[in-house]
Amino acid sequence: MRQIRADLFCRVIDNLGDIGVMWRLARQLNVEKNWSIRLWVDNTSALARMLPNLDIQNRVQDIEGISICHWSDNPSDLLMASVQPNDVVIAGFSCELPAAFITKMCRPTPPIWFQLEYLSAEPWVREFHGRSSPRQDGLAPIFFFPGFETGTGGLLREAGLIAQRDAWQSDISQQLQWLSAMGVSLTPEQRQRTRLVSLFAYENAPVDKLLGALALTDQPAIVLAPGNASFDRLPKDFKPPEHIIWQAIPFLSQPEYDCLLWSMDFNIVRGEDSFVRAIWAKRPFIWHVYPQGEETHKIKLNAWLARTSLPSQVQTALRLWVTESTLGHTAGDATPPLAHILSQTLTHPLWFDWQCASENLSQALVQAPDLASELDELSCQWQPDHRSG
Ligand code: TRH
Repeated sequence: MRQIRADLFCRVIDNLGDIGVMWRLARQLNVEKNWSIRLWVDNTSALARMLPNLDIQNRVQDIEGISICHWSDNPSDLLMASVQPNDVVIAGFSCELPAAFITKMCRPTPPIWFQLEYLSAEPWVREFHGRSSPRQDGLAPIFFFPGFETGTGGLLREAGLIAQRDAWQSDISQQLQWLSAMGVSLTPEQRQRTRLVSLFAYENAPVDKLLGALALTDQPAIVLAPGNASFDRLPKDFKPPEHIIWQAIPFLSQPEYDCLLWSMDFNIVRGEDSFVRAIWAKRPFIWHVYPQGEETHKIKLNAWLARTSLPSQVQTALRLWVTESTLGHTAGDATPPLAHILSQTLTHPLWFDWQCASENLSQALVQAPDLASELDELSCQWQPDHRSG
């Protein structure tokens, strides 16, 4: 079996999601599909947060089987000039490829060019997934849309992930040991009584409302905020009752971040990648969707909610979270305040319904093909000799 060689391009717009997705994809294609990968990143510092052994001074380096290349915008960059495009080219989040690289792609057998798009649960995604768009230079990029249903590109999910999660979630002592290394020491009895919450959200998150809701439930809670300077300490002026503990923890590796999500009762996630990981964690979560112009993020949130069986009060709480993050106040006088609604959803029987719906959501999606397998499959369809040659 011949190996597929690929160039993956990642332009870091902001934060960590762009490179988070591309690094995860690169690793999975390499480990599970035996692809040989060159990952071009314009901002290696973002990747260095996830890979502390990455040397950002170094233009090319091999880490965990991936050749990581610093992508310079300089049109006469010698590194870019010295390479030939591989068999498959993936433009992460449909970033614009370097003009000189595109010119080299115009060869008798051009590479397969995927435009990997943003994730959305909107129904039109299925119609556009897999379509190609012929260009004047003869190249025809294929639009690859991640998604939640058959006929889309699916979601990133490593082959052993669900088995790993199940093993982790059924082993309380392993979780307690790991949490203790994070500075959270709990006996099994304390763990039973305590609600563990992870918080990875944008700076404008209505954290005071979250804490207010937790306080209203009377259950002891520990909120763990990984690697975010804005959440190093509690919001100003908030004096939590004794049963709510706030704890900042370091930024974790991607696999450890999974362990965090799997160990919690309730997760707050954001962007695209942590959102998908929260689905796989099978626990209730709030999605602090990445804010976009023209309220696009609300359309995305609603499209996803429409695919879930989350109780309507939970859906209201999730919408309110996003509205309050954007506007900084409640949606309107007629709407009960977020802290109040959220505290109801965190209390039996709604909490139980939320837990069941989260399990079902995860379970239903596990049946669908994963994104890396779909990409591999499509690549092999277009160039079948890669499988047999
Ligand atoms: O960081 P994000 O907000 O990223 C983005 C970008 O802003 C991007 O421009 C936008 O298009 C996209 O969201 C939708 O959130 P996200 O996507 O959840 O990425 C976070 C990554 O960081 C993810 O790969 C998980 C990882 N991570 C860790 O590895 N360790 C940690 O401790 C934490 C908290 C996250």
